Amino acid sequence: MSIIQRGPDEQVQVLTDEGELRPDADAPELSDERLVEMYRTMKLARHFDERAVSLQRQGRMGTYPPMSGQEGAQVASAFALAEQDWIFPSYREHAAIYTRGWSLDQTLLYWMGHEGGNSPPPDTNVFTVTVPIATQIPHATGAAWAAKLRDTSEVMLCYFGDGATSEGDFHEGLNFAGVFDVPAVFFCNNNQWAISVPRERQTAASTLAQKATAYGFDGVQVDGMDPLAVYRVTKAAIEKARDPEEGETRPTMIEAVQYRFGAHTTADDPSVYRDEDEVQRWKEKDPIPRLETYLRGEGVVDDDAVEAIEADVREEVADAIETAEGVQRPAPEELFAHVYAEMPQRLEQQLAYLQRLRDRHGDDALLES
Ligand SMILES: Cc1ncc(C[n+]2csc(CCOP(=O)(O)OP(=O)(O)O)c2C)c(N)n1
Repeated sequence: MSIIQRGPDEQVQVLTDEGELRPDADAPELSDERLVEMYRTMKLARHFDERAVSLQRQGRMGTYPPMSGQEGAQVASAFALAEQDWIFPSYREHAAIYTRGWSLDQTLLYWMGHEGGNSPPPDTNVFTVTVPIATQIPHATGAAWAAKLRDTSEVMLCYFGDGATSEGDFHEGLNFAGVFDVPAVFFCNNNQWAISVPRERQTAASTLAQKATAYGFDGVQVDGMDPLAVYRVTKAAIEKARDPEEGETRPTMIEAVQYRFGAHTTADDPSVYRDEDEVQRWKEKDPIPRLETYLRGEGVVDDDAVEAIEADVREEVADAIETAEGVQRPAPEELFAHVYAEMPQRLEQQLAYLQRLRDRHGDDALLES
């Protein structure tokens, strides 16, 4: 299947902004059951996000990067993967990693400061969550190159933001991917902002997708708040990476155009750099009501089904919070435990200083300072 591109600056869409099937679009190739699963996962992601922000505000979690508005791009792209494929997430991909088997309580543990929260569960084919911007891109290219050399049928799906496209790692990762023609899909969650830097300050290029052309492979721009379009485009890119037809290149860069409804992280205040009007405009494209409208129109869900999903999702998130909060908080010294195999002198000194502070003042004073 080849990638559907309407033109260099035109986004692929399956649903209208209101959630109707576009007259020029084919119906989704997913079963009703799978569509409901996708919808449920997106609802779960939204509820999880609201609860996680609230936990942080109550002092029950360290920090948290919200994903509301981005659930469609995350869930639908991860739904397009086959069992053996891998994802390389950034710090915001809570819903994508959940879709691949990473539990919600483990995600909470990560943001609560437990190192164990950052160990990918076995057999989930998820690379570690990456906070340094764009470093996962050359990792994904390397893993894809290894898959090609070993002749496995694995495809690597690598997520990153619009800001990451200005990093050297982005260039190096995509350049190598093109030269070695590796089975990788580079999925850019263009949520319009890199903390306070707007998309138009990131690059003078009219789309981010077009950057793929310079690396010698396909780039496609998709409405990232249309889960059915994201699914279709990602699926096509994955199939092409796995089994290209004559003359096709394996890698693809997907630019999923979307919006972050919330703050960059709970440490950020977006009201100082963007207008509420802008947020409201993008909320009209909210992927969740959009998919729900489509599913209701097709008779796949009704009021009862939606209510049952909402109750179920509330319970799953509440259980995850209880599980995560049931795990003993890590000692502050653990901050130092997993950085180097052998601790350098500089860190030894810092650790000794921390221990002196704890002995002298106790943990409560430490938290207040
Ligand atoms: C190498 C590096 N430089 C700077 C930072 C600080 N930083 C954290 S998030 C961020 C913005 C990233 O924006 P984008 O790539 O668009 O992703 P988003 O947060 O919007 O998902 C920056 C600069 C970092 N984590 N890593």
